[in-house]
Order: sequence, then structure tokens, then C-alpha cells
Amino acid sequence: MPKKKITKSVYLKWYEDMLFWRKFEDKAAALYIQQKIRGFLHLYNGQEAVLAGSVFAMEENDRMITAYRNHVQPIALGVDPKKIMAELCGKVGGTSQGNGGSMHMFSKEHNFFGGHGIVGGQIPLGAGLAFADKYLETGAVTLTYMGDGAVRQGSFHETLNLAMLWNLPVVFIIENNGYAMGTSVERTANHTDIYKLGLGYEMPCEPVDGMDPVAVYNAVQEAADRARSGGGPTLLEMRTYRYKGHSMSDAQHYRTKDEVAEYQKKDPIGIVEKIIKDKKYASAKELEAIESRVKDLVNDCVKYADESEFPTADNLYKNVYIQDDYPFIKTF
Ligand SMILES: Cc1ncc(C[n+]2csc(CCOP(=O)(O)OP(=O)(O)O)c2C)c(N)n1
Ligand SMILES: [Mg+2]
Repeated sequence: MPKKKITKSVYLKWYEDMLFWRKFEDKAAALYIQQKIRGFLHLYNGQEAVLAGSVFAMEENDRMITAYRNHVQPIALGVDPKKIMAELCGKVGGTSQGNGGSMHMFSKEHNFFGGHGIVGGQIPLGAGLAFADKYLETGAVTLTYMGDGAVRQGSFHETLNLAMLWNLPVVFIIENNGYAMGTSVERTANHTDIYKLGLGYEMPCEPVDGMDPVAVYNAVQEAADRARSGGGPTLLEMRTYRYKGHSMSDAQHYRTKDEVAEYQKKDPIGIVEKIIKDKKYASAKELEAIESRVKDLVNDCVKYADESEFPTADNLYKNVYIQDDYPFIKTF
């Protein structure tokens, strides 16, 4: 596929999308404090350029799979954000009728294959999707995302080995946000250039500025192109940062406020906004209109989630693998 032009409309879409994802996550945090969302809640704030740039590189049938920091990815692929908010609130109007919650978004129709809570668990699954596409000759590529912590799992290394052996159409995208919960990259290995892990498997690999959607697009486009034309897997290390805590209960003693502020200077939304202003792609009034559209859509999501019902108790055993004659099964 030839490289797409990054036009005015692309910048404006990136700006509106990233702003929406940011505000959506901020609202989710507020709903968590109100106890409308419970359990874990891992927010994507700061990492938006990775998603914006890589989605722009995807073709229609390409697939995506990631870990638990997964609320906005399905939205980027076209899932109705109202259903994501309802899923976060555990309501029947959610993408999995409230059964999945924060860590388990899923939409087969939109080629979004989760949403996985086991660190590194999605990596072999991503290669499995790519195996199916190679076998069925669909021409699709699978983008498989993971954190810097996940690359220390055995599943990562086993998958890289087989993906190369079988020359699978997969792009491994590491979102290196500096930390695995409270453990910095420096404390998990003797080397910090994570992309170099690809060298051991002779897999093409490179580091990418994960705060810049243009750099992300260029790297993912090249990698996806290589995979599509039979060139096999690529490993990309997106250097990014998460602004919020790991989940909602995180005192963040492992980093300083100055460190967070330093990264916020390179904020992806700020970068795109500056380009839009410098190139006069939108007036102040047009930018205000985007902000108010974003605000309205976030409010619509909350209204939809609020108005949706909780699942009833008889839902508990639906979609659960269980033996029919299991002695303790309780029917409602
Ligand atoms: C197999 C496994 N071990 C430990 C955990 C607990 N855990 C949840 S998230 C996490 C950190 C992962 O960090 P990283 O891969 O960098 O992703 P990030 O949260 O930064 O997006 C850990 C250790 C888990 N969910 N699964
Ligand atoms: Mg991390």
C-alpha cells in the first residue's frame, strides 16, 4: 500500500479523536470515584498518539488485539463509545452486556479481539490471528499491542520465535510507557532498548517516538506493508508515557511530578493542536466547536450508561463454560 498523505483533515481527525479519548477516560475516572465503575480501571491518557497513528495505517480487514488498557481502541475502530461506557459501568447496554467490564472490551465485527487481563496473554493470540489470516489468505495484518512489562513474559519470546519461523503477517507494537505498575523499565532488565529484543529472532525492529502520531503512522505503515507483502513480522517499540496511575489506586511513589510534567510538554494532543494552529488548518472558533462536540459526546455516553439496566441474576451462567451436571450450579 502506498503511504497515505497526512492532510489537514487527517490532523483534524487526529485532534478530535485524541481529545475525545482523553476526555472519555477522564470521565471514566470521575465515574469510578462516584463508584459507578468498579474493579480495575486502566486509563490511556498520554499514549493516544500510538493509537491514532497506527489506526491510520490499518486497512479495512486488519485486526487489533491488546491488553487491559483498552477502552478507547475499540472506539477508534468504530465501536459506539456509548456501549463502551455502559460496559465500564457493568450495564446490559455494554459491548459484552456488562459481563466483561473495563479489561475485556471486544468487538469481532470491528476486528477488535480484546481486551486481555493476563500480562502477555494476548501476544500468542495475536500471532494466532495472523496465522489464520495467512492460512486463509485474507491479506489482513494483525496489530498486536503490549506493554513494556509484557516483554519479560515467556509468551512474548515464544511468540516471536514462531511468528518468524512461520513468517506471520503480524506487527508487534510495544507501548513502552516506562513502567509496569510501579516498576520502571530500568528495574526489569539489564538493557533498556526494548526493540533490540527483536534482533535475537532476526525480526526487523526499531524504536519509534510514540508521542508523535506521524512517526507512529510511518513505522506501522511500513511494518504492515512488509507483513502484507509476505515479509513477515516487525517489532516496534513505541516510546510513550502514561499520565495517570497504573490503575485507579496508585499512589505513584515510583515517579516524581516533574517527570510527568516533562512528558506532558510533548503531549500528542498538544503537538497536533500546534500543527493545526501553525498551518491555520482551523480557526479558534472551529477548535472550540470540536471541543464542544467532544464534550457533548462524552455526556451522551454517560447518559446512555446511566439509563441502561444492570444485568439480571439469571445472566450469571450465560456464556460461561460449565458442566451441565455440576453439582453446585444454582439456577435462578
Ligand atoms: C501474568 C500476570 N502477571 C501479573 C499481573 C499483574 N499486572 C497487571 S498489569 C501489570 C503490569 C504490566 O505492565 P506493562 O506491560 O508495562 O503495561 P502497562 O500497564 O504499562 O500498560 C502487572 C504486573 C497480571 N495481570 N498478569
Ligand atoms: Mg508499561
